[in-house]
Amino acid sequence: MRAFSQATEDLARQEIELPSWAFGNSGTRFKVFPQRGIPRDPFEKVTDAAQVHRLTGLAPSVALHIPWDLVDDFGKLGEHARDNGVRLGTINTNTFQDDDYMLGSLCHVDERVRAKAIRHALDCVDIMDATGSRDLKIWLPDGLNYPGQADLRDRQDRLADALGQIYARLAGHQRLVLEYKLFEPAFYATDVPDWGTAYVHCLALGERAVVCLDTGHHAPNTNIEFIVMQLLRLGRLGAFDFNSRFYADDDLIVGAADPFQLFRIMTEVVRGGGYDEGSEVTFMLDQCHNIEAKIPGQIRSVLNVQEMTARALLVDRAALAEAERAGDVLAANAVLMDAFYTDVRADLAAWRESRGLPADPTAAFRASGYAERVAAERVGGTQAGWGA
Ligand code: AOS
Ligand code: ZN
Ligand code: ZN
Repeated sequence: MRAFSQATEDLARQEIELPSWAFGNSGTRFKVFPQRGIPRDPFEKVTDAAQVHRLTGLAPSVALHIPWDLVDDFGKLGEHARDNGVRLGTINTNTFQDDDYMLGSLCHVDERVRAKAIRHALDCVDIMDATGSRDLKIWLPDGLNYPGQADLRDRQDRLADALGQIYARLAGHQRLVLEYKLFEPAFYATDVPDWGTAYVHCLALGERAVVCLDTGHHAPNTNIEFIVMQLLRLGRLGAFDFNSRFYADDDLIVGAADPFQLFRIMTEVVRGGGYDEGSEVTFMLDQCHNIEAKIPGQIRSVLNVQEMTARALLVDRAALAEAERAGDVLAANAVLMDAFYTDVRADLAAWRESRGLPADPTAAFRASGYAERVAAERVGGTQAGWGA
């Protein structure tokens, strides 16, 4: 196995993007349990996200969601981010919270609704121009609840056309990142249900169209690392939405449900060049913290990704290749398992300290008094929810 010291240089360039919506109140359709000190606007969300970066050094950018994070002056929001040591990242579209979108958005049969959804995406590109963001992330709620409800094939054609119009608006350095999801909110058929469908649309659009893999969006037991391998091989893995799930799209803390799966995913990322210097793969969290505290939840999440990245970097690739060539099944498997079972937490804590970061970011956050301070300060106004 490689020594931890051989991985530190690679670990130093790790960046994990935080979702602004993780800092707002969230819950299920049964109940949202409000917490104290929740941000009241996008500026306060960015301030909270910056705490995670300040204590871990891992999260220098914040993804925005439009219209939840709509502000009058995105230049000012970007400046606020910079003042807090972070930057604005991916812009996420939202075509799921408007009555017009009950039967779909970019795939809708009604040209008026489809044009509205396209307009929204184009407005998001205007925002990207203002924030300097590279990525437009499109996740669609489009789909059918009942067979026969709409024409599956026509919807693909409308989707291709709409994506083409949006893609044409992008500047040279910008990317369209298309996210797939097996089901929900539609329960019979989703218009972008899997990586293959996302890939087919990206291929038709052009090089700057790439796929977003949300780890919570697959059928149970799907081999996600295989998808990672394939998309990297095809040059179309654009981004991750990290989270974990026990059942469906739970949006629980990444690495909480199945740390071994996260290790296998990161192993394929490293193997496929997705973690190489200059790689354009974005590692983003897409999570909600329904019952736990938000900032500590995000700290735990980025540390989980870091720990599994470190373990993936410990894999002795030469030994693995040799065992694979020799057909030594058990030896090859042991090479991976040795890395997976290595507890890197103490090494990472020491490494953090050597870089002027707290050994224990969660304890440092608790000791900082930040949570109590914002709970006292953020009393007027409306606290942000999963949404605005
Ligand atoms: C929805 O299930 C997706 O994961 C999207 O990434 C969505 O935009 C995100 O959950 C925030 O709404
Ligand atoms: Zn997602
Ligand atoms: Zn999701």
